[in-house]
Amino acid sequence: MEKQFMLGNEAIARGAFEAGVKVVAGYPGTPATEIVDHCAAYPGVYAEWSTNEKHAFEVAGGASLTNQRSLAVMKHNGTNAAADFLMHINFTGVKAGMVLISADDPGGLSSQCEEDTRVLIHNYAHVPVFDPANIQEAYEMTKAAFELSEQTEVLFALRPVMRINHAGGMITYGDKTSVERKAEFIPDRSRFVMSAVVEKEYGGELRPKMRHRWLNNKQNELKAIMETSPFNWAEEGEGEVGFIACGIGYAFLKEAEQIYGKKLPVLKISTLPLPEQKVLQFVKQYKRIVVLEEIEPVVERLIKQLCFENKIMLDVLGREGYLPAEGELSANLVLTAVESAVAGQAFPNAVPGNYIPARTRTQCSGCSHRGLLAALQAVIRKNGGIVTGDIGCHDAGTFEPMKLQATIYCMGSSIPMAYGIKAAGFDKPAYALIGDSTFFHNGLTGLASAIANGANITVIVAYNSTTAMTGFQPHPGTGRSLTIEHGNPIDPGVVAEAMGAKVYRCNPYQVEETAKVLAEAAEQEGVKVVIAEALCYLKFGREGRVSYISRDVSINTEVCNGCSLCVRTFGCPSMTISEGKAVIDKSSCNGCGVCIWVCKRGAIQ
Ligand SMILES: Cc1ncc(C[n+]2csc(CCOP(=O)(O)OP(=O)(O)O)c2C)c(N)n1
Ligand code: SF4
Ligand code: SF4
Ligand code: SF4
Repeated sequence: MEKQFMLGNEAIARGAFEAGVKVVAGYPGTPATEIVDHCAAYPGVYAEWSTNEKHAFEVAGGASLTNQRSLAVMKHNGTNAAADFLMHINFTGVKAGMVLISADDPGGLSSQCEEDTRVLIHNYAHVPVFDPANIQEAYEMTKAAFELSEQTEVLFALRPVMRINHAGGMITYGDKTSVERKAEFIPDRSRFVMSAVVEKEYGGELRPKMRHRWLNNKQNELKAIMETSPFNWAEEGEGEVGFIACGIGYAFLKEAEQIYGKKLPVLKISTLPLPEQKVLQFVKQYKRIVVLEEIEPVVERLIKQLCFENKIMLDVLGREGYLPAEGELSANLVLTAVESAVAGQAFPNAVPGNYIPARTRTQCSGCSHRGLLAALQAVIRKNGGIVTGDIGCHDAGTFEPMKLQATIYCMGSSIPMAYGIKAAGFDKPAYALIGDSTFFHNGLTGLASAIANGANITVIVAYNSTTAMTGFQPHPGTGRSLTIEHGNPIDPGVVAEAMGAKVYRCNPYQVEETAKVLAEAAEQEGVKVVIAEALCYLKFGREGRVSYISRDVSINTEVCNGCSLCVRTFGCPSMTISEGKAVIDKSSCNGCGVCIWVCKRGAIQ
């Protein structure tokens, strides 16, 4: 056993390595991203960034059926994108141990939406879930999940939350325990061919029903495992209220307990299915229990159902009608829950949550997206139109000062939403603005749909040669994978052209030309794709590669009249107004020159 300071994602990767993971596939997304990077650094592990989470899940599935342990890594939105495969591999089961990491972001600190993927993974797909309370447990659960998955032939999931993935601490870890095994695929069509065929051996039942029954029957085996799981335990304490703390809820309860000053009776549960006997034994001692979990009342409802079935009368207080139904838990919130429940009072309406400083979303100084957004803004101001947005660094264009994109939903939705708006009769041009990684993630099929349905839209692909927002991961348009430089980028423009779109190209640092191209494209009928190609400044600038000719940009104070248009409409962080004149902060300005175009008085030179 050794000790080392690790981040949560590093600890999860360590657990996977020790368990003998062979194939790791993921798609970047906070808070899960670094797990894949850390796995890639271990010897003998194949790790990749797939084009989207469904494909990552499928790659891992293929490896498991070939008798090699595998890991699929994604954030909660990704689990939604992968739900189709989830609802098949749950029924087939797996061969070698296979684990899905689905990282949730309670509070939506770094996501478009807040959700609890335990609902999808466990309530819906009936897959067992481990919910770690700290990073040591995340490491241990990852190892255990591989063993149990292989033992039961069921996919296992680990659902860490942001405060686990990104937390750091001392981890006690060990050596790689699993042995090398032969890669072999032994066909078993009654499992691995999911199809509506008749199963003679099962009395002529259709296979989907037979596999559903297999999964349902597995639940008893899984429940028995969770009954003796080292991740669930009861603690004695004072008082007449019992606390059931799940995952990170347990960590918050321990903090709250210290402030409260008394040892509370606690049942820690970090698994789904529930250890039902343990729960019954615990709840029978109390007239009131409080369930602490992130985010939905998953455990709470299961406990209510269990109590009902066992004719146990008690108050079960949790996210359903007691604690806030939305947002992150915190030590403060949990302390309030403890105090109110013990006093027999309702949970107070206003509890100070975690303080989150107000942030303005913007791009880096010198980002190519700003030139693109400025050009698009100018075209729309002149000719009218609507912009449907997508996720990525460019989505900052939807906020002050540009307020350009009218919609942001999930990855790839910009294109179908744009032509849906047109299909509804919108009579001005519709633009779909999408990043290059997102284009390959889920944009391609939307584009095919637009072309196949004779849409009239302009798709703008912000081709900055990286997945910038999540930390510069490669994608099919970059010519490299997670581990190798293969020099074979798929050019989104070539793909779009082959699909039948009319393709235009521009460099977004050349704002005037970009605006012309956008206006011209919008005038044409059909599906037009504008490839706005310029390297991400933050990633490639460090390597000395930029897509503009750098210049020393300054304000001619004789000409500047302080109208502040450059700051109010453009928003480069290097520009401010001081003493009635525009000012450029030379220490952060990188001389991209885009702002020169913004000042119509010619004061920026
Ligand atoms: C389904 C899903 N997976 C992952 C993410 C995390 N995420 C947000 S934006 C983004 C991609 C950004 O890359 P790109 O489209 O190239 O735009 P850029 O940031 O480079 O401008 C990702 C992976 C997400 N929001 N949803
Ligand atoms: S990381 Fe790159 S794409 Fe993102 S805002 Fe900065 S320069 Fe722009
Ligand atoms: S630089 Fe131009 S746009 Fe900016 S405040 Fe001066 S005159 Fe106005
Ligand atoms: S040149 Fe202008 S737009 Fe570019 S970084 Fe400097 S201030 Fe910002």
